[in-house]
Amino acid sequence: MASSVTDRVKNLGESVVESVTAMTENKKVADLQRNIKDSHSKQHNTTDYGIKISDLDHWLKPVDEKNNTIGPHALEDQIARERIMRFDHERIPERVVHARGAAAHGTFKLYESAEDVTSAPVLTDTSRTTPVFVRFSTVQGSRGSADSVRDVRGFAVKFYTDEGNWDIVGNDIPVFFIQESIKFPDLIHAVKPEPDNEVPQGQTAHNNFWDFVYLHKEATHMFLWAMSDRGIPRSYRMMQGFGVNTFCLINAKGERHFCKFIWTPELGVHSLVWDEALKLAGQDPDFHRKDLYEAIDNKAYPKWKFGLQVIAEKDEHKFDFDILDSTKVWPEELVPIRYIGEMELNRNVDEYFTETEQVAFCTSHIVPGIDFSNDPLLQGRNFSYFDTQLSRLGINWQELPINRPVCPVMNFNRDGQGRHTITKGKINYWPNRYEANPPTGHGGGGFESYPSQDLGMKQRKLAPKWTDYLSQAQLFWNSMTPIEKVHIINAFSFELDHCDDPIVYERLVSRLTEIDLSLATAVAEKAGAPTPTKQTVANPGNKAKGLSQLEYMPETPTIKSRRIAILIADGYDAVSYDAIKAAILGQLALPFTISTKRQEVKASNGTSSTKPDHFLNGQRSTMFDAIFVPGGEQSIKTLMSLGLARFWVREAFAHLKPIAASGEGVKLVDAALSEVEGAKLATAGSTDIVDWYGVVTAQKPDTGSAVKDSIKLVKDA
Ligand code: HDE
Repeated sequence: MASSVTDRVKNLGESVVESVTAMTENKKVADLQRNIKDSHSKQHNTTDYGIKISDLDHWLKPVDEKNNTIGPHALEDQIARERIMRFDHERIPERVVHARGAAAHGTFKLYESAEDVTSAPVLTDTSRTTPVFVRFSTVQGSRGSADSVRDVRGFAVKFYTDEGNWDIVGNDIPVFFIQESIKFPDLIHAVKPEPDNEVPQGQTAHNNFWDFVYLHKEATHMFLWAMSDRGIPRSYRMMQGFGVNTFCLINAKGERHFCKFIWTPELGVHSLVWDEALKLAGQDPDFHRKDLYEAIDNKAYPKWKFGLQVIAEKDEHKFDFDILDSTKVWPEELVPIRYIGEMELNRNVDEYFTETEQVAFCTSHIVPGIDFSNDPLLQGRNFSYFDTQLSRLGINWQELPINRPVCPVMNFNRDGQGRHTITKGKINYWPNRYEANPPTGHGGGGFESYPSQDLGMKQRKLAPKWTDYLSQAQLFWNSMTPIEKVHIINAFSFELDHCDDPIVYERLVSRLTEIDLSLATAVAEKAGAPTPTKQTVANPGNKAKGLSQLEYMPETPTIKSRRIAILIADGYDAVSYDAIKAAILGQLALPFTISTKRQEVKASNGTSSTKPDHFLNGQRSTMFDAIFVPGGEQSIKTLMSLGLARFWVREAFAHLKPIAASGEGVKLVDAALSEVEGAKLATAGSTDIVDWYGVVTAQKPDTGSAVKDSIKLVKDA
């Protein structure tokens, strides 16, 4: 799919040339070349111990060709045995959470030095290009689950800096369900498929999850986010990323600031609608994985701005909430985001397993100039990530090509399963008589922990400020636009409808009365809980900036990398078809021709023809961002006679997608939408461009203006 479009995307402008140059300078990409083999080479097949193999199809065995009989397998066949044994052990344990993911290589560039707050060169040296590897994921489902489910998305970034690897292991939602890491096993047991029947896959829509989050009031803020449109992103490329935890930055003067990390996408934040998400889970379970690969393959490289929120050490206790509490955002009105850099993903992986599956992130991997705070969630995570890699990848996981740093590594960690490095010499300890491999000493550029005074009684509890669980949940709800609120109500209704234990959905509705009575009432009706009558905790109506995703539209409207379907059949109008295709490619978007068949389709002029990318039942409207229907009497007559073609248009309309048509194409749109209540199009015979609920039609055969307007609509959508 992707490559057919690649062949046709030309003239991509200077930004692409720049990116290609950046790629060849990418130290990590260069480093990986040491391990790359080309499976397309003509080299003979060998065993792992290097002998060439003469036959790959038969196990050694007695064969009597005269009597047409064969005997049992010879155990002697070391080649067959090696192949089967290697295959038997191909799988490794999947990640205990975030098992399903997709990843890509890229670069990070700083455009403003943050030297006032940190001494880390990756955040101060604007002349550097730092290689990155980014893995996006869902949390709940297994490795083979669907991409479009309602879930939190992982957003893990590994920076290969000259001072060592730095990982920001974040999510697309800025807060978390729990305050203390000790609760993580319970949270994950509750959200994962239930233990008796392993149901459901990839969703929070079940009794155990809603039971647990009700019993953990601190989860309220995060589950509102998860029920919002952020839980069903249109693309990994259209999500924000948040480090969630509070880190520290240490500057050259040794001063400390508290800090949160934020990624904001150039393409804006966009989501699917729930009906699309549900359908895509069946129609194209790899939708997000393919979307990322396709965009990069077509050189529509996704980009994110990188931002910091910073609080000086002296201001740590100035806020109503504890700034180490990961169930809270730092409202932008109080702590503005300072954008200082940009990340671009510009290279797909060569092999999924060795890169995307074997990459291992650790929150504990930070570089000098960055430090941990006492955020209790972070403290626990710092133990968990390294530990989990041991069962997935073994003790030498940091030697795997995707994980090894691009700067020199030298230490006295030795041996263990799967060790690759061969370290010469007599010395494997410090101090040693040769003074080999010494530490830098303090002030010598090595990692220094910030000297902080941490006092208090040793006890199993948090401080009193940590017990406000609802203010920011209310703040989030209050900050949503009306349409986002409707989506949240629908999401809760769906989820609780999947809970069959009344105590679960009834109690959850009672929790919602602590947020907003109208929300609770609307959900109660659909979920089957008694209608609540009063707001149980006062909601002062506060709002904050940056919570509604509608605030994150692209700075310059763009349809770059959007997938646009062009519906045609035999007898299509070649002028209008060629015009829209050229216009789409001109905007670096991806045109896909959809027809009644995948064989050659002929145009009405008798000379032109085209080979469609897909036939109507091979792909569905859910997989595209917009639809264009060119004219051509015969083409439209055929499409109008097909229920599926009319359904394509109607379904796209229901999913609020821009639809444009020219010439006779208008008739198909008209016919498809005539059955839709409330849909009313241009009056018959009108020759004007009509812009109505995202539908543009032009009845003039000259499609120039329709094309222009439809592109504009896709940008605005
Ligand atoms: Fe994770 N988390 N997590 N998590 N997490 C893992 O590490 C854990 C948390 C996140 O693409 C595991 O390598 C604990 C918050 C991402 O490889 C594991 C706690 C955030 C990924 C683990 C948290 C995340 C993971 C499983 C509570 C957002 C995928 C596999 C204290 C900031 C990384 C692995 C990838 C993966 C533990 C909470 C994000 C078990 C104990 C908060 C994006 O170590």
